[in-house]
Amino acid sequence: MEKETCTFSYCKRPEVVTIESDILIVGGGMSACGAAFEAVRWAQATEKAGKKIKITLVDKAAMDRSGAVAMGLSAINTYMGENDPADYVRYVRGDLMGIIREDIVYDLGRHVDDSVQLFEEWGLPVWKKDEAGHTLDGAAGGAKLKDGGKPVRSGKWQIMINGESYKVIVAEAAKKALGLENIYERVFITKFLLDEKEDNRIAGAIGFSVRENKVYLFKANAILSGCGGAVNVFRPRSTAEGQGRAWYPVWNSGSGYATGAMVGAEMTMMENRFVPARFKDGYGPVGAWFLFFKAKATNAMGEDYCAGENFEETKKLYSPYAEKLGTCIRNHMMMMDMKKGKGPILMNTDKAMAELAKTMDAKQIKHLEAEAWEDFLDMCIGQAGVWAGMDIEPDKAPSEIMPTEPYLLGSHAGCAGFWVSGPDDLGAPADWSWGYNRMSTVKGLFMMGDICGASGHKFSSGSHAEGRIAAKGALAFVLDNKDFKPTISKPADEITAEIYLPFELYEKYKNHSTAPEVNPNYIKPRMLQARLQKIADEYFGGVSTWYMTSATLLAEGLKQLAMLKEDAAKTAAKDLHELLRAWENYHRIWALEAHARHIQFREESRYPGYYYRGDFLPIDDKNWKCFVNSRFDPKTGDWKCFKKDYVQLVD
Ligand code: SFD
Ligand code: AMP
Repeated sequence: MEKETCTFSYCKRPEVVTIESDILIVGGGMSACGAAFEAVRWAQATEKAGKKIKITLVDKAAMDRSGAVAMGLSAINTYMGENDPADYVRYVRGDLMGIIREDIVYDLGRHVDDSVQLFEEWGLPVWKKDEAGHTLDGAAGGAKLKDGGKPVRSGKWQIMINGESYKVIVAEAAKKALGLENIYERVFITKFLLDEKEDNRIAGAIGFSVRENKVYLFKANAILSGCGGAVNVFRPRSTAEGQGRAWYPVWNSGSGYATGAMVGAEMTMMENRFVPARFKDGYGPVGAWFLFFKAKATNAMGEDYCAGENFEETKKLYSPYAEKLGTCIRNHMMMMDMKKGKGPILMNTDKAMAELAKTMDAKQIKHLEAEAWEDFLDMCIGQAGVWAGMDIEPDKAPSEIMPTEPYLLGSHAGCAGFWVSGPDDLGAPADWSWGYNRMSTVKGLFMMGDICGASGHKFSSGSHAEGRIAAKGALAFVLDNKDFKPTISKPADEITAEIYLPFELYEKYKNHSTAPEVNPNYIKPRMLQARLQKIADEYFGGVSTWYMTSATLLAEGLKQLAMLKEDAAKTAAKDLHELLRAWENYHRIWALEAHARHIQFREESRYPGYYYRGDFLPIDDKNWKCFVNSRFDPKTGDWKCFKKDYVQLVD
């Protein structure tokens, strides 16, 4: 079939709006809000010294409720408090099977608490311990964290909050700092633009409004990218009437990975993924139940699946990492029992509540029950819906848990992302720090949150803190490069034609068949997504193969993915909503390709319980205790994977 182009013969030409800024923040989630807050602080300081810095933010959705914290959260998972950041590095390293950028993780650990204390200042209720060590709800007060207030810890690193409005609170501070006139909501960035005069230098970004017939061209000296991870790349467990439900947020469609990869930013650990154990069908998180309510998860026989024979077998392949009982290893042993038919796996919420109630009076028990519901009403309302719909009272009956479909992310218990410059004061190898903290290998392009690689377990608070660290780096970069003028000479028509092609195709061909959904000349986003998810699931280790893949499966899957990428140029969109879906899919394809290429390169199973290479089942430290990095070359179209030495910085 001939290559299609958009000449605006069938669809309406959009208005092109050009915005020039010193710093462009892409995304409106936790890291972007942190970046906005911090960048403005430093910009105000430089303004006093006579240099005005213009900062603009663009989010595909509305900042108040966009990104992973949209629904709210019931815990902040990274708060150091009395802990040492070096110990945090040990914890993250243990959970992520030995390979992390310890400079970046330490850097985050030493800064994160300031963000949490700001959240409390801005109005987020943080649970406290009273003098006698009893738990006080966030709303009940207690001394502020910054004044020595003791948070209620669910685990060593996690603290409890009343977090339904968490994102609104954090967004409000960012919006207030930036000024509403500098914020563009409901504008989807499709790609970054490189400078035409200077090699490997960022110059801007382009995207379209998902509400109006407008395309936005943002020119910038530096870009801070915080578009989150990638959801709905793999076929989800929730299909048919459940389609659309996912654990991670639907906003995160791989844009961060795709936009950075396309301009040649080096990626790291893209083979990693996150497969969270979650309450079945509702995707409710389990951490609070494990850590705060002290619930035990067992197989259907009431046995601990992380002990006995399962543990001994696991150690044979994955020692010394198995002993850390990290997130993927726990999944691995859960699946050992599931495969033996010992499921369903149960979270024994009823037994945990009964145990806790032993030392409580009637009023305290009622409060405990309310907390159990609130855990989900705050963070994953759908789970509370499933409980209500299935007649499950968590204090009376256990609930099923199981591993979900894979997600790509680098801020939770995963570390897929970009290779960035780190701090220069922590003894890291010189080539890990090329000047500006969190800058990628593309000059002027900074990465934060989910897409900053090899440094997981930042969570909401750490992503905010990382946005602030990156913003400080970007500001220094802009001041050092103040004479830079972005050169983007491509005619606006050419760029907008590429973005609007799906409209043109739909209007041109829609009458060639009686049902516009089925047409020989184009494919609709929904169908393309089904094909993408099928390839990911069946060839790259999704739920249908128990996360198993191999060299031969990867080779076949990559072949099919290349064809899908070609077909993506034939996507048709009937309205702006479908245009958004079309571009989201395109970004997912890029994210998935990076993921598959990295899994193909790393010939071992570094993350059992997340994915397996059936042809290389054990961990092979001798050959693979290293980072796997890759780079797509925008000039030649080649994508190369290579090893990068791992260096341990913390004992
Ligand atoms: O329970 C474009 N997370 C948890 N963190 C915690 O601290 N505690 C918890 O309790 C956590 N849990 C949890 C968490 C997330 C979810 C969904 C649930 C439960 C149900 C993780 C954190 O939320 C996460 O680590 C951070 O939010 C990551 O921050 P960041 O900035 O990397 O991503 P984001 O916040 O999702 O924001 C992404 C933004 O990008 C926008 N965007 N904008 C323009 N153009 C494009 N092309 C774009 N593509 C995306 C989005 O709109 C959004 O604004 S628990 O499981 O452990
Ligand atoms: P989750 O709700 O599963 O996303 O987890 C929230 C937090 O609790 C994260 O910091 C997890 O690493 C941690 N966590 C969850 N389950 C366990 C567990 N069984 N043991 C230790 N930590 C856990």
